Amino acid sequence: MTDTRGSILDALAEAPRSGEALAANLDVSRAAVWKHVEALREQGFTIESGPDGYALRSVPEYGGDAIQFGLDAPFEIAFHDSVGSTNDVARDLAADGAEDVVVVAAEQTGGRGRLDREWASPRGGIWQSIVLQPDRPPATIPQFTLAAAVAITTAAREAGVDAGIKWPNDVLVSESDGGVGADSDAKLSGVLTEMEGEADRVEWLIVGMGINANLDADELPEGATSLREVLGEDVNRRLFVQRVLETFDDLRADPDRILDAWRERALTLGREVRVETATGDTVVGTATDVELPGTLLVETDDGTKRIHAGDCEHLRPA
Ligand code: BT5
Repeated sequence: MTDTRGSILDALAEAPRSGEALAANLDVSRAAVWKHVEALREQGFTIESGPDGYALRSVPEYGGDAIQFGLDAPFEIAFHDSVGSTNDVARDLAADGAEDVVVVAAEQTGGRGRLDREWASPRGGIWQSIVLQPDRPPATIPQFTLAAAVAITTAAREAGVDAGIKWPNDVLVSESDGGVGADSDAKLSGVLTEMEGEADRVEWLIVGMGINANLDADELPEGATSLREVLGEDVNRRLFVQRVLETFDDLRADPDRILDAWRERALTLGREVRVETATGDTVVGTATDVELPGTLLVETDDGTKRIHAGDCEHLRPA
């Protein structure tokens, strides 16, 4: 959103204002104010013109200016109706030097999971990628994935969904709360982190989040669930995204808090797990803890294994 549009919304959120007063305060012409008001109306903002001037009556459920309006975190929202993958759009922005921009799309036609798996991304979900330029070595990056899972889980819980995290980055809902089968929890959300950098410095980092918000089960792959499926009604995606971004922003600079918050929300700790590691091994045992930057500790017959990356399966308790 342009700064002027944001300033107009901020002013109207306080009280109705005349076009003249807005123009004077923002140092633009009245015609410019009118154009911005029209653009906001096109996006679904209800702005009435009355005797007191323009009055803001309602904010749309979703959209770029809608998410930006009232967002209490220093991110700029870049909203698209339809893209292949928000991670790819974010990559292009990152390569051009963008920072703290969040690419959000109403739908993705080529959404990706890890290892180039497909990610179903129909309209109604939340598909977004945060562009970051953290001044850190690459080895610390997994903590941003943990922070993303914490942020999504926090927002889901605040919305009334009893979500938890499966290492490293899946947000699940237990079967008693809308999930599927007896031994598997249903997947509500996944995180795809991608980066570019050298040994000692990250050039850019993209944290992609896919959150099944207002979707029906038949729009999703088997084993997936959505906020709508669990709650029986739609969530306000604007407020949900704002909470995710605000929590992520709050955590990102504080690795110790990320770890504590992750542990508090983890479903994996204490569970029997089978992990296919990124290096091709299979580790079976009890997951006992997570260490920075995101290493899973698994107690096995051969002692403690430290796993830096891989796919984790929760096994049924024996
Ligand atoms: C993930 O991969 O969980 C990361 C997903 C990240 C998606 C976001 S959306 C915004 C941004 N732009 C992108 O293009 N991607 C990111 P992984 O752990 O590999 O899980 C992938 C597997 O989850 C698939 O093989 C399916 O089995 C399943 N799956 C696909 N779509 C799903 C959905 N919408 N909900 C739940 N599970 C899904």
